[in-house]
Amino acid sequence: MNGTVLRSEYLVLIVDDEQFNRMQLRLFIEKEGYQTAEAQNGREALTVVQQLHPDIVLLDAMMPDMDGFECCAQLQSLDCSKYTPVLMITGLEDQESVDRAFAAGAIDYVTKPIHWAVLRQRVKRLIQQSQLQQEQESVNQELKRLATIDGLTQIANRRKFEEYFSQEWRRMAREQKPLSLILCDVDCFKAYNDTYGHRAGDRCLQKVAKAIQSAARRSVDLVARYGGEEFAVVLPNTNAKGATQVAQAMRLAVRMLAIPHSNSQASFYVTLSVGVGTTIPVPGSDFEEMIVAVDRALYQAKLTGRDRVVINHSN
Ligand code: GH3
Ligand code: MG
Repeated sequence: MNGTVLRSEYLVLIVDDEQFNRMQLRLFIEKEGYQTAEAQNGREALTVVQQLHPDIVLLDAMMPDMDGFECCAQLQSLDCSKYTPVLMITGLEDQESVDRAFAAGAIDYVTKPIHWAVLRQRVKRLIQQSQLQQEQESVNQELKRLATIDGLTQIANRRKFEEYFSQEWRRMAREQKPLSLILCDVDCFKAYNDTYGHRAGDRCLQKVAKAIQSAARRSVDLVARYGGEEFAVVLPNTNAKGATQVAQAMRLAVRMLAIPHSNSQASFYVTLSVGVGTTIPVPGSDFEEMIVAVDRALYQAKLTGRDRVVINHSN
């Protein structure tokens, strides 16, 4: 916690049905350098939390309309206040109330009459903790994102592809809807590297990835780098006709980049060979077979001259 500097603009929401209590709290909290907002009961507090996103909520336990326990429980279910610490202020010192406060999701409590020095430390500490927790969470999310992204092309990597394909395989099996898979491979890419150099090869792959990505238009479509110069595309809820259109659009998008390739056997430009397949997955079946089948179609595209789309009809 050392080194965490408290911003001066932290917002403290004070919730109490007694105007005098609110005023007393507000004067103290503002003197400590925080900004404040107020609510008179639990219901109002929920609204203010969603509008202003306070950094901490000081919540009176006993209030008419919606009491602190109920309000606290509801705050936990709001996405926007997941990390907002709730400090219960309660005149009730009995065991049951303390238990209820924690059960409802309060992170700590202080009792009335308020011990101001204690309140000051708790507010400071709870804000620091929640800031750290949020930072940690965003670091975790970034790490998770990085683990699924291909460094060179910035699209999904093979790991993400396998995770997503397996998930959509099961979903389409449940819903008995068609799932399509496209495998694309850059033609004569070894010759491209040999002719223009590995760095130019890398830049070429980046452009090709972008072009393929631009042809996958639905939010549920996933384009991934499957291997060196091979890309895999998952198209949930897409029939064979749709998938073939997408596959052709990908092939064309790469061709339209018009990246010169003087040593290609297929064209004067960088081109793609594409295999495509569609199936309604059988519940409980394995997706490996489909990858093999579509890979076979891709191989056919290579054999029959490259720069083309071949459809697998085995399904
Ligand atoms: P085909 O048309 O039959 O697919 O021939 P190809 O030359 O594309 O296929 P091959 O598998 O023989 O060669 C693939 C080449 O792709 C070899 C490899 O060095 C290159 N490659 C794979 N990953 C990368 C990469 O990240 N950057 C660069 N620059 N080249 C890569
Ligand atoms: Mg290739």
